[in-house]
Amino acid sequence: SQPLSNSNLAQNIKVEDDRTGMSVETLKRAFSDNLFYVQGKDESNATLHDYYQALAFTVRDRLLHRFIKTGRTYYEENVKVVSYLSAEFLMGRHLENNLISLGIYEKMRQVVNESGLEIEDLIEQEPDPGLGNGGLGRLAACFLDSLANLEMPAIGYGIRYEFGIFHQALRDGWQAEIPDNWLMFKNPWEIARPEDAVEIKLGGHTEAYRDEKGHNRVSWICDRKVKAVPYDTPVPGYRTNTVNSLRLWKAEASEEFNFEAFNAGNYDRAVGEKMSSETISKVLYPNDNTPQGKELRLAQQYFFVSASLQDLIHIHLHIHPDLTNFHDRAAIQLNDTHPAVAVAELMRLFVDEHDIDWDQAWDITQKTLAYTNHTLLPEALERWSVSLFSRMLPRHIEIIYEINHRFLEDIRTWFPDDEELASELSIIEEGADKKVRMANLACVGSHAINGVAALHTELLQKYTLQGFAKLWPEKFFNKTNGVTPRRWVLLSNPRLAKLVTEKTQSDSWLKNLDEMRVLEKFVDDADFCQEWRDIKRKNKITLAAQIKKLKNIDVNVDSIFDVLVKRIHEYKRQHLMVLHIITLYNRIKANPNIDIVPRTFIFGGKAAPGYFMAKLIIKFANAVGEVVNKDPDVRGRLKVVFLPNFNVSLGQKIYPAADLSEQISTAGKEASGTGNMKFAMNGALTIGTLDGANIEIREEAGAENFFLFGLTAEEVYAMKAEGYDPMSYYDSNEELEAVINRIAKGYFSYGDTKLFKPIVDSLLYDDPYMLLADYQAYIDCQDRVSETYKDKDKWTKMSILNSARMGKFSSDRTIKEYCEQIWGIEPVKIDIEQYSQ
Ligand code: GPQ
Repeated sequence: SQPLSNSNLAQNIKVEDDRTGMSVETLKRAFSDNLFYVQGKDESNATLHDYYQALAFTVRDRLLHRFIKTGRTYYEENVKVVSYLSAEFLMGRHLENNLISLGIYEKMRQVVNESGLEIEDLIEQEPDPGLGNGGLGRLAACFLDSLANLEMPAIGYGIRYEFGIFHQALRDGWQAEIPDNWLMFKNPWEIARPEDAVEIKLGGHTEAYRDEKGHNRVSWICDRKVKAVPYDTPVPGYRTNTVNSLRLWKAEASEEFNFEAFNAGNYDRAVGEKMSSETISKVLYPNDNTPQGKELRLAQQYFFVSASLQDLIHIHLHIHPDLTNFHDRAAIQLNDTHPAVAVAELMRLFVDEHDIDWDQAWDITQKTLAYTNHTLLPEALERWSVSLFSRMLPRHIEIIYEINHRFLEDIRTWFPDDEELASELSIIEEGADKKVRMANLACVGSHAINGVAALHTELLQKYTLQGFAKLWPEKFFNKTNGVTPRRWVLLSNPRLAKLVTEKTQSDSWLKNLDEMRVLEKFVDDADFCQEWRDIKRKNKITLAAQIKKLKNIDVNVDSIFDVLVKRIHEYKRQHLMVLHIITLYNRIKANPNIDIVPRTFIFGGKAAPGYFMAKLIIKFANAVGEVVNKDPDVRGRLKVVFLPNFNVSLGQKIYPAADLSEQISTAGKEASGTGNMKFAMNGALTIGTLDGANIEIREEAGAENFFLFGLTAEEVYAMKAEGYDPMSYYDSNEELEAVINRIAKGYFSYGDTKLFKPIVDSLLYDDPYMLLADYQAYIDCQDRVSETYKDKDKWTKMSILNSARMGKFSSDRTIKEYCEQIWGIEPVKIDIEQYSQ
């Protein structure tokens, strides 16, 4: 809908208005005003949560004029905008981030203190919005932060799941899943825009017809309509006027259809339809790196893609007479294949709804779309059964067949005798149960295809997408991932941030992380090194308190905090870390007086509820921990902690307290990793394989500041090709044999030899992720870690150099590359007249 007038409402808001003013006095007034008028409470009956809400609304008000002005500027200046389409956005808590972006954190602390409260306690009241599973969703959030920070015109588009990733509890060492009802209290950060709702069709059939111009056209007669209602969340840049939008769609019943049933006296049906419509945005599928072939998941994908593309087309047509220049004003990034149906939907909208001829529509579609791949695991590539797809999206399957037909014709012209190539590249996988290969659809429909770390992109071109890479080498790009230093250093490690700001005499390192390099010159400064160690120790004390609170375990803050936090997956090899724990335990049992460097092993991460082995690995880590933690022979030298419900806000507490970052995936399996970057920025040393971004982290930090072990990706492939025999490692390695035997004999399961048999059998008879092949190298490397830790000065120096050299892994660098090389997006200044602080 059109704005009422061009009277520049936002600019008429006075800066010292109660709702925009940044002085302590104004903030105080606004805080108590919001408590009273929004929460309907006063000091006599307000809960901590009420105060949180009042504070959140106070902050939100101060974002809004920038938010409105940002949107208006993009519209009026007719700039090209990038849309980041993602089924997941793991934003983390907003309040603290928004406070620091606006630069009013310290003032607000004062305001809150004057009410007798601590601002940290209010910040903790915010539910962590868990609209994602892991790295892929968190990457989307880091990208939005960097886009706003760099003043790039951008929108995030996704789904407003009513239930985000489940809350993980640990019961008797097993994962239990609890629904995440994050919208139970109102969400102060979102603004509903029901006036921008769009209709989404589903099911039915298609009919060919001839239009008044005599053109052959197709219309889609659906059997269901759902309404998509957008909710916008402001995404501010750090100390800029840019406030971009994250637009998430909620599914609601379409009134049209309800009324029909309602008028026919069929109240039940009307209500039933309302419920089934709302199901679409009800819950996030809790899978990471494994697709779920469920009908509702496809409906979710189509739902948010169609809503977002319709929205973009509406916006475009407000300014332009037609869609022929759409690609000059919109770049659309597909975050993995989850939104890949956009290829077919954009074609449908252009051809069926806007009467553009096929060839031109195809040209615009390809110029607009770009695709990021996030995995090399073949089983993780999405393939939808053609029969399911056709039932839900009858017009799209026709369009996909037409795209595929034209594409394969080209292939056969270019490579006349290569039917193998044609069947490899085909969007449709032939066979008894035909499939739509979403990665192929995304590749064919995009002008750019990228991997997320150098090795990953190389392997994509060599294996996973080799046919496409041969066909279109110019379409392939590497865009090594990054993380935002605002959340992952400033917010999570304020002590470190303060030190860096002091030493660099400015906070500009937060906008240009390469400036952290100046810390290199302090590595031989004893005072600085002491300060560095003090900060790490304080962070460890803070985490130790959290461990005590969550698990009632006492840990030694002078031990090595050895941390593995990420989704639980066999390829990530959490169980390899458990084998190391058992190895050390065996050494102690054999010789209780052995000289051993104390360690605290910290695990965190969720398993997909349907992933049996992942859930068993959680139980395994906990079971080993239970034995080790209470064995008097250990004398507290080893402690094992599995922190429940690892999420963004818990991550913010964990990364800054780590000494050792475990990045131990089988080489060639982890596309990039981003936790590895967060750890290193915060001064943890990495023990890792030559996988994903580890390789580049090691390059930047210097090989001498990285604990490398294990097979290379090429060695993994070669060994598999030769016929890998895990049993031979067991047979020839006494320490390994003793470890496996202890597990197999039921030592960690009260004598039950069945409980961990699936793990033992998998390792001995199959070992698809080659833990046994890497075992000895890992143990040797861990022994080097312990030796190094004894030399405090050396460790500190290595730690400083790791932090100092992580500039490359700021998502600002990543986003600049996307903007320049893939999207064609440039910064736009947002001019807030009268803006002051
Ligand atoms: N990733 Cl395919 C996910 O978090 N979920 C997924 O479904 C897929 C990938 C991760 C990937 O495993 C990491 O290596 C990457 O660092 C991350 O995406 C972001 O690119």
